[in-house]
Amino acid sequence: NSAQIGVTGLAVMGRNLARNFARNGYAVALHNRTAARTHALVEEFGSEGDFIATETAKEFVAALERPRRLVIMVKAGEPTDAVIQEFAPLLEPGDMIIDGGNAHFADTRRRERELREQGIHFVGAGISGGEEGALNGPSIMPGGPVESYESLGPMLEKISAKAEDGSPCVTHVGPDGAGHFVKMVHNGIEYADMQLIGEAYQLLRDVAGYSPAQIADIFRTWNTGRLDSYLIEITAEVLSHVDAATGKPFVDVVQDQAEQKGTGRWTVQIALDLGVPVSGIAEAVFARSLSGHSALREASRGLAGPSATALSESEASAFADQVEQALYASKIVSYTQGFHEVSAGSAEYDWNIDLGAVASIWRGGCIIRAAFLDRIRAAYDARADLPSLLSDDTFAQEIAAAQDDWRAVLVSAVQQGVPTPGFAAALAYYDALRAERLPAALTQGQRDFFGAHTYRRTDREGSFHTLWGGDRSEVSG
Ligand code: NBP
Repeated sequence: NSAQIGVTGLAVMGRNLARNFARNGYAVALHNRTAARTHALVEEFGSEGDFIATETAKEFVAALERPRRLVIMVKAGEPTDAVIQEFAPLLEPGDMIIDGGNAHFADTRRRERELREQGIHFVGAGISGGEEGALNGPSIMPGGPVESYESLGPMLEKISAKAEDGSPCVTHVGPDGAGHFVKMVHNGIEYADMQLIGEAYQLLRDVAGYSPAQIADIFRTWNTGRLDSYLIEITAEVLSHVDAATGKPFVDVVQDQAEQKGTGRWTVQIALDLGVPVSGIAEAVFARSLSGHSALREASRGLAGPSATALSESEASAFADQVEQALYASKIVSYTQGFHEVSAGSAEYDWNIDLGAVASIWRGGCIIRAAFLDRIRAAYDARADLPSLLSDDTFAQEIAAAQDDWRAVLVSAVQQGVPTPGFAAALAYYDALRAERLPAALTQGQRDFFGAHTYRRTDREGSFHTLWGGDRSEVSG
């Protein structure tokens, strides 16, 4: 029993995570339902470090030093429960089960509660960065009991990505499901980022008239500025790629129907439950869903509307600069909404999540990694109780500087019939927040009219009802 860590579930993620631990000097016990995967790993990569291949659950558990640290990297959902049921009876109080899969945080809360009764520490850990990240350094979002982080933390810090200042992209996010909750919102923000980038691309293509290769160059330029991020970088790669079979831009031969695995949808579902307006993330999820409705789209092709007309060369270049402003402003709004959801989840479940620390561990390793996150970290570090990212002076000033262009881009999009739900939702959110008065007053009047739901007044305490069907006098509600 000499392995410091064990990994069960050796598909792409588990296998790379196991190799990452081994390359960092840890002895790693290996296990997989189908033993062939275990042996294949040792055969191919055995020279990278100290692996202990095991075939049965008993052998696996016996190979681990105490307290045992057992990482589960299987398909999220029922397989995770099946694996827990297989291993939990073999464990002792103080041992740790770390679930690195994409679990729903409510499942993580349930599992943590059940295992706590047995004295087992259950750590739901969000892991982002895909295959490459798992091998070379992911961003890790562990929840669970804080005691477990004392011995687990240093190991995770070693295998995690490092931000530019050298700090590890891992922190104890909070109790029970906090880590998986934060991973969920990370993915929601990722959906929004991708949608906004998609809209920028579409505008540069249809309104500015640029080719995919030209747009790739524009994204490369943007990637040297404040939009510097992994997603912008890979966007340029995808846009400049040419399909070998046809010689056409790759982006023109791929079916325009986006798929999703569910974490974006969860982010929106939970936001609805918590009452948090994440309109940008919701539009991104809906945009993917709309793209997949091929019959509906086919049936709607003949509907009336303008088609975009390309700009002159000099106009196009000026327009591209405006799109950069619109993209950046919309991005600030979608992160504002995502951090609001993290803060609301933290309040609801008593997680006491440090928002600056969350921004900090997203700076490297994960899909939304970006220079921008360092500034979000700085905003929360300067003021932990910041009501919203938009209340931070720097972000507010940047939006102030961007907003004319942001509006101009949306005017062009609307006039030329280019759908920009992400940009538009972001601007509507911004304008709604800064509005002196919202039509919610009228909504309250309507609700009172048809349902006697009552309203509050601006000038007096209490709740009131107007006798709409009678003499329209006001009574206390
Ligand atoms: P998969 O999600 O494809 O899962 C395959 C693994 O689950 C195999 O090891 C398989 O064993 C095991 N498994 C299944 Br399926 N049912 C099982 C059961 N009833 N009992 C025991 N083992 C079972 O692997 P992945 O793509 O490596 O992802 C692993 C986790 O990491 C998932 O939760 C995923 O959501 C998450 N994640 C993935 C990525 C990514 O980029 N792929 C990124 C971040 C997080 P077998 O070999 O015997 O079939």
